[in-house]
Amino acid sequence: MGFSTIAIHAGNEPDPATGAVSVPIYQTSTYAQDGLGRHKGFEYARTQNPTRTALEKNIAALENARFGFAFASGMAAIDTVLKLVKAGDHVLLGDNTYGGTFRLFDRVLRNYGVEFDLVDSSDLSAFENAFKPNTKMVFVETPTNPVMTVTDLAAVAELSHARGAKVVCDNTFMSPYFQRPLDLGCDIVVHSTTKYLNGHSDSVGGFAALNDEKDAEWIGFVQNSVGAILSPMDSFLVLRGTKTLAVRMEAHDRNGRQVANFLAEHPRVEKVYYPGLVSHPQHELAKRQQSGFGGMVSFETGSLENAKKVLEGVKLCTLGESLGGVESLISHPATMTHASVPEERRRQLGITDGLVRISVGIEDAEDIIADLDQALA
Ligand code: P1T
Repeated sequence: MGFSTIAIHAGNEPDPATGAVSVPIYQTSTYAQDGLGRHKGFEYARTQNPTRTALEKNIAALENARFGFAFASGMAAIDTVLKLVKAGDHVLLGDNTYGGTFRLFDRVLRNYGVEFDLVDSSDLSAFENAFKPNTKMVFVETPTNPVMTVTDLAAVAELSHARGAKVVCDNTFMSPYFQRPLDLGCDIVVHSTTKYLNGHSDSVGGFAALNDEKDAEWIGFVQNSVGAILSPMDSFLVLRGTKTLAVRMEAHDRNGRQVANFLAEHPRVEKVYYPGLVSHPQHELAKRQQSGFGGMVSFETGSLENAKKVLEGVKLCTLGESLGGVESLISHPATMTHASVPEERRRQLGITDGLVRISVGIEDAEDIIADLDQALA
């Protein structure tokens, strides 16, 4: 079956009680049991909820995974997946990830004895040399937030598996419509469903999808034990979002390419980060690994002063954190999403004070471009 058919039908069975075509929001904390140990498969809503189960089946199918788990946020999904490692284990973390992911390793997991090193996973020889005897997991984003560096997932998976490490890929920027990390050899894929999967900037959530039964058992156990579950209302919203994922991603991609081309030609823009541009150092890899380039574009304005003028000068684009919604959002990574990354590291990665990130929405491209043009002027 094609992607859109799966998006619309996987998990979306008519409601067994009423025949409702749209999966109902089962807003309940518990379920009546028929007798001691006799129930309909639902005991308590942290453990099971039919709306969440429908979404878990849906996104698992989109990622071509056997198992899927929905969480209260992208960070909750990532934290739960990281409970596959133990004190004394070592993790290789991509050197450019969402700032919150870095912060989780740096400020939280460190306290529990999880060792980690940052590595440029787009440089395969540096990546290979970074392994330690106790490396149990590799965690990468591709393309990265916000400088859009692309990692060769098949190569990273092969190198990691040969050294006994599992590979986790944060697929938030591409969504399963443009990239399916499990098909490329990764072990676990995570998402902030807050972004493209929900797509309408009205829900915070996260997801983990995988094929390994033993790891899935543990992740399900931790999901229930810790309880950072996605609510029924949010599960409904994301389930509604994924039905239009294909058409939205096509529109984000179309607009993303146009905005990137416009910025690349603009005299006030020093550099554009977008894997769809032929000038992107990993354009060929992105073309091979992804089936589109999406709507995330970052660009260098040269200084904080210039960035501020653009960020405060836009009228249609909204200044704000987050991405992946139908509306264009513009942000300043150095002080917003990546403020928890030390300044020196930010500079090395290209997250300068002049860097602006835009999540290109699905408005008419000429309106987005006209807005950026007047703000740059
Ligand atoms: O915000 P939350 O749903 O917890 O997701 C965290 C997260 C995980 N992975 C990636 C790639 C992300 O971009 C995010 C969140 N990012 C933003 C809020 C942002 O504006 O970049």
